[in-house]
Amino acid sequence: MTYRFDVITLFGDLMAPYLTGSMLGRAADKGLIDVRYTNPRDFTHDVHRSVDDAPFGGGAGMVMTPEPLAQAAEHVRTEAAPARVILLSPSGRVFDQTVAKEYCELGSLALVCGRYEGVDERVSEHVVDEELSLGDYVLTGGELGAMVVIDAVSRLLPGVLGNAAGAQEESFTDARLLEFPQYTRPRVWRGHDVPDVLLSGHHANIDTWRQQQRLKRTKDRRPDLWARYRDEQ
Ligand code: 4G3
Repeated sequence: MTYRFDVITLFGDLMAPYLTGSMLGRAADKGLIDVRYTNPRDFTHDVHRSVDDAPFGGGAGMVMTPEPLAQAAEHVRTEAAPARVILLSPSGRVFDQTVAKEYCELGSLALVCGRYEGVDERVSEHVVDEELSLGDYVLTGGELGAMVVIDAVSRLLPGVLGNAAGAQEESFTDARLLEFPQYTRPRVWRGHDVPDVLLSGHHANIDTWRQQQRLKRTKDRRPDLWARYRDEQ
């Protein structure tokens, strides 16, 4: 019933303020989610508490050394038994709404955040279950990705959003298509009107218009999504 997230990060102090504020903080207060942090530095045993080292083969920057991350992950597996342990990495499977729904069903997740120029490859091979990418760009660390995953998964849980059924009522919200455009008051804003059909009160016409908008916008703006949608139809 409580979805548990464990984040393995050097920077839990930076993540906590965002995740305890706003919607996700309310979800935590209601017992719908529980986010815990484990610091790999707490699993170092040298005087300098080192979590990184120079890359074998040379090159710029530092690489996260595997043992503190492995011990942190072992600690989390023992304490929380997460359904899956995920490394945020630009080389991973790309996160999307389908993956968010898949994770939503798991009930728990551990998210491993690397920093520096990367993470020793043996973490990917022997410590985590999966590598996940938020998209084709490089960040200074996996923490923002972990927060994106926590947000996208949490909002699918029943009770986190306003509606008790949760955002899972995806018969209207086919994740393969872009959303239809939304409007609110005022009806005329700086001379720009709201589409008449939305004011008609004719719900069948509104549903048809919205579906047409979704198809057109996807075709026009996201040929990649459009091709996949047509393949799957
Ligand atoms: C290299 C994830 C860099 C390896 C992490 C972690 C982008 C993403 C890092 C690694 C990241 C992403 C940290 N940058 N696109 N930086 O999801 O495991």
